[in-house]
Amino acid sequence: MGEVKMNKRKRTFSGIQPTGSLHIGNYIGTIKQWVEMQKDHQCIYCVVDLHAITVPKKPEVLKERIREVAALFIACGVDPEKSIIFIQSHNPDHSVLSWIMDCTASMGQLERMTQYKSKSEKQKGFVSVGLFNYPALMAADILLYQTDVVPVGDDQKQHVELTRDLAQRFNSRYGEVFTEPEVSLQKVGARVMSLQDPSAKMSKSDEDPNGTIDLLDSLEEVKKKIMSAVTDSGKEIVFKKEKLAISNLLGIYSQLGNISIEELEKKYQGKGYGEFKKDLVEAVVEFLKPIQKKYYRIMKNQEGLEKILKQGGEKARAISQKTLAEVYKVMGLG
Ligand code: AQP
Repeated sequence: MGEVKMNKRKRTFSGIQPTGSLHIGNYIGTIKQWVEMQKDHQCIYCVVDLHAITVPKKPEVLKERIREVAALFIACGVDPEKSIIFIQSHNPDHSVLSWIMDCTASMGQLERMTQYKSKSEKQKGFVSVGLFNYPALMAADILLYQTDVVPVGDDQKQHVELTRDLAQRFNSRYGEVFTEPEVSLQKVGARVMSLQDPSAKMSKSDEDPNGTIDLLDSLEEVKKKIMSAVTDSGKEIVFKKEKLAISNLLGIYSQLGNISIEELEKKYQGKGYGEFKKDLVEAVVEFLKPIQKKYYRIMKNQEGLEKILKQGGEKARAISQKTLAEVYKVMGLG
């Protein structure tokens, strides 16, 4: 194994792209797990800006989004004293190992990735090689840190499974260098769905703004979006497959209000969608208020934020360099 971990805590790595405003799906599927894992894991969380350029971005917008996303990590409860928070492009080791992963993955493996298929279909005329290689870069991100657990939303599960396959292939070719990571998914909310189309994932790039609730939405916007969310036929407020829309809203309520699905079903037995939605608005607003307050405070102190990100990058690199040195050695590079 490339690096001997100094303590027995499991190591967590995960990242989010600065491709748009973070929404409650990103929080429930991913950041909520990150915050909880800080109790007993060694945590490394990353703003994956290199992933964000698989589709061209305006430079000034990208730079701003990176800071926005990092500030939101902290506002949601990721503690820079406990966790490493950094920007992917601050650590060049990601790009180096990514090339090595490109040479470890087969074309067939990458062609099977469902995210590539759906995202490339949406690109008009130009599909970058980067969009195709995205999972190889993600594998590099994870393997560089000898990660044990990767907390992500359900849509990223296939990429973590590919990462395991690549680690296995590399280890069987060159010797045991990489830890094989496990995926960690939420039991409820691993895939939060659009409020307007409960068969589609809530997504930063959704063209219908009413489908997503952003962490920085005004409280009036939250109200408007929830009250106009689509519902299912019938009146029952229960969590089941046939009731996609209500199950999605129940999942959001449960995760943001910290109340179990069973309790919610009991609470709303015999009650209508109107009352349920009104209470959901309140739960979401109460959840967002302190996050937004903290976020604006962090964004006022840009110097402090830059310091956290710079130090995070240095700590991250101190770990990844050990892995990369081992990779070079076993491969005969240099
Ligand atoms: N709807 C969701 N429900 C639960 N988890 C979700 N995640 C994303 N959408 C949901 C999880 O959030 C993390 C951040 O993902 P990302 O920024 O790397 O990109 P993504 O998965 O492609 O997320 P988006 O929001 O849909 O962005 P765009 O529109 O840019 O593609 C991941 O852990 C993801 O699983």
